[in-house]
Amino acid sequence: MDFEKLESFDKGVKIINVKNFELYDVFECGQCFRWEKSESGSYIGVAFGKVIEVNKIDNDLFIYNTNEEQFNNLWLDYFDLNRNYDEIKNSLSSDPILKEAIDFGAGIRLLKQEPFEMLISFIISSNNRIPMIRRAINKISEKYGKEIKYKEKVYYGFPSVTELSKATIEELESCSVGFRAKYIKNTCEAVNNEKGLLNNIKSCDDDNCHEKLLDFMGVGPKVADCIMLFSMAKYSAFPVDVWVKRAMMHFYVAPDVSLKKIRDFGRNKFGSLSGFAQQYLFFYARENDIKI
Ligand code: 8HG
Repeated sequence: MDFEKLESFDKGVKIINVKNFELYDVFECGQCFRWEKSESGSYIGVAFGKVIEVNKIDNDLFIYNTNEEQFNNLWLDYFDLNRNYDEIKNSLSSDPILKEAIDFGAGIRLLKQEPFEMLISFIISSNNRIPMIRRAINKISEKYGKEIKYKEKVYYGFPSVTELSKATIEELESCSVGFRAKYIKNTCEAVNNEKGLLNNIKSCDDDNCHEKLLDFMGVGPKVADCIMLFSMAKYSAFPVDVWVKRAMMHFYVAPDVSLKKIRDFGRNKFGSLSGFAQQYLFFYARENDIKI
């Protein structure tokens, strides 16, 4: 567990002496698209149809617009606060190269997000840039998700599969998803047609989970790895995008190796902690704009 104790107050909960949690690292490391920094320096985000605000003051984490019961049922797991990240970091730091990336992103934690939202979000991510991905997801949520008010502002939950299935390909195109509109439509149909499909995929072992995600239209190995890592707690996933490729070529492997070879190399090297290693590397490479 990465905190000492929990206290409630009128507006939310206070998590005392939190470890391995920095707002910037958690929310800007590439794993999520629906968290925005507010003027006060806190982050406001939408998840599970709710809006919460998170701030860190000294060593304490404040979560606003929630209560103790909801924290225990939802946010404790979402923020992965039951995991001891010192163990992960110590184990991965035996590799001096990785230690540099871990020290840089020391406050990263992997969020446990919703499978359907990650499936659609990472279909949108293929051949796309993060600001554009965020824009498309926001448009989809505004159009098909439920309204949520917080502090006089309106936010929108990510739509359920039932809600998103109402969208036509043309309507999806108007949400800036481009050629991915037909993939989203087809994927919504697949999820809608088989009750419990995403739960069943989540309950598979890592390799089968990866295989089954590849059946969705618009999901290749990299996108499948992101979905399973960010919403299914499959930590042997090693998504190789351009930044992870650059980091791996910079640090470990010869140039011009295929994405598949880099993925295999990473998974062999980092084993059941591959997904964590990947996140430290992705954040390090992107923030430092590393070249090969
Ligand atoms: O956290 C991420 N890891 C990896 N490997 N790739 C990611 C993450 N987040 C994210 O958006 N991507 C993809 O990287 C989406 C997009 O294709 C590209 C942007 O640099």
